[in-house]
Amino acid sequence: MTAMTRLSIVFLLLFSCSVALGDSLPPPQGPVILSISGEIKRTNVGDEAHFDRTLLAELPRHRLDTSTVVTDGINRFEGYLMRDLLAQVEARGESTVALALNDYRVDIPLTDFHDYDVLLADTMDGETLTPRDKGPLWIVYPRDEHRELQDIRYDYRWVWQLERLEVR
Ligand SMILES: Nc1nc2c(c(=O)[nH]1)N[C@H]1C(S)=C(S)[C@@H](COP(=O)(O)O)O[C@H]1N2
Ligand SMILES: [Mo]
Repeated sequence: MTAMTRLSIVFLLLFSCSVALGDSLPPPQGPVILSISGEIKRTNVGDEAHFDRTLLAELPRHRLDTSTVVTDGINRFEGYLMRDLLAQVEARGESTVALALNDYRVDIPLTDFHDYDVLLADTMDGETLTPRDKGPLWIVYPRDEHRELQDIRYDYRWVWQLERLEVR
């Protein structure tokens, strides 16, 4: 092995280590629909994580059919699991404040997302959620699958028009 080859290998190793450890999220290219701040390790804009639709789409998609307290019958929601989203930014806190476009805010314990398949929904019945209609993102709990979720304490946490999470 030539000195040059050896040197290239060393650089290659250093480079792949820094990629593995550097651990920042790619920057958003399109409109940002969700920002996460606070106790997170992976960021892409200052000390926050900003997601456009493409960055969110790196997470596995999930579907949830459930009734809600604000619609009739059963709706089909699609989106991402809140626990996958929080794992993606390496959230470390106890709870998250969820803030909406209409200035609504509520504190949600992070344990909810481990105990239940809580969805960050971006579509309902196949239609993309828009800000006129509870979008662009709506936190949706699997209320039909768990009796204890059919409670006002959880109804508060179904934040529609979600735009920001502050992990604490
Ligand atoms: N963005 C946003 N999400 C929200 C609210 C709100 O005012 N704004 N109200 C919460 C409350 S108090 C409940 S009970 C449920 C249903 O609220 P609604 O009946 O006012 O639609 O949504 C929750 N999510
Ligand atoms: Mo409410």
